[in-house]
Amino acid sequence: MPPIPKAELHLHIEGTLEPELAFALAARNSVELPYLSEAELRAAYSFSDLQSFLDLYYALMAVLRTEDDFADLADAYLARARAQGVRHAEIFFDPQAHTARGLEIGTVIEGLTRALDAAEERHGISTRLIMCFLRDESAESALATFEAARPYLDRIAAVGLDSAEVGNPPSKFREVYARAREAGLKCVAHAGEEGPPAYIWEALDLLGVDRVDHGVRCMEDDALVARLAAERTPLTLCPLSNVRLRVIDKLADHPLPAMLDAGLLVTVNSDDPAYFGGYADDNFTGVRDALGLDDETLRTLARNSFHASFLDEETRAKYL
Ligand code: ES4
Ligand code: ZN
Repeated sequence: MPPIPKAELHLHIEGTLEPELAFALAARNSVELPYLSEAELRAAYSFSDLQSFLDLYYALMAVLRTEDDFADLADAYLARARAQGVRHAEIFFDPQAHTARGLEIGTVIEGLTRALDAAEERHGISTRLIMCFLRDESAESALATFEAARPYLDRIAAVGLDSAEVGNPPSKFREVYARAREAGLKCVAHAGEEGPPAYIWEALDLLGVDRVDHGVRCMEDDALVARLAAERTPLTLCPLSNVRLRVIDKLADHPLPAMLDAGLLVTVNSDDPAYFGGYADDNFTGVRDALGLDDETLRTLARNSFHASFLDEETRAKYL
């Protein structure tokens, strides 16, 4: 059976950097990696929490230097995504992780959009770009990043918030989210991955997010679950990520079935697939097998992914 058609709504493009491409780009750009081989690098993909993953994720970005690098990275992801049934992808990128290394934000955006603009024809995938702010950087840095991106806002659908969650609550980024909304962008934020339910409340009430990324920890707060269900706020779950970053012990423990039962609009996504052991359909089959989900439930999850997307009504309707 071919993989079920789906939308990918939680995907960090830098998290699609496979060891093979990392070594190829390192050679192309004369960047030295502190690993001797792809196998040795892959062996480092064992994480104890979010921060232990982020350390490697940021270190490997050193190989990304040119517009071509970003275009090649995105094109490689899109080819893999299509093979896993993805028809629409809303893709995060972390501009501050690149400008901090001396790259121009335009290099990043021009490279990514070159691959994304060709994706419909090359891979049969429609795309959107979501610019994330690093929450462990300052509010001023986020504002400066937003202003640096202003010339490119026609290519950007939404803003997001990622990186080390605990100690960096959504409230820190009120001003930049207000500016983004004023500019007509949609808003999402990682909340309730490692952070408490209070961070999800803040993302809703202070940032006005249209979707919550992860949000698994909402299940600790009944009033919050009721609110998310009543407002049909989408949650972009990433099951394999949750296991690899030890948010849960094993896939069979994932609260996804309880979340569906609670009436939440949940979707299944891959987060950083090069690091977490699977792309979009690997996450679908993973939860199917571990949680015993039936075909009807898988169809609901796929339908939810289009429903929760930023596609226009008419295009979305083709998939629903
Ligand atoms: C991330 Cl899994 C996760 N959480 C927060 N920030 C991130 N950036 C890339 N992957
Ligand atoms: Zn994420």
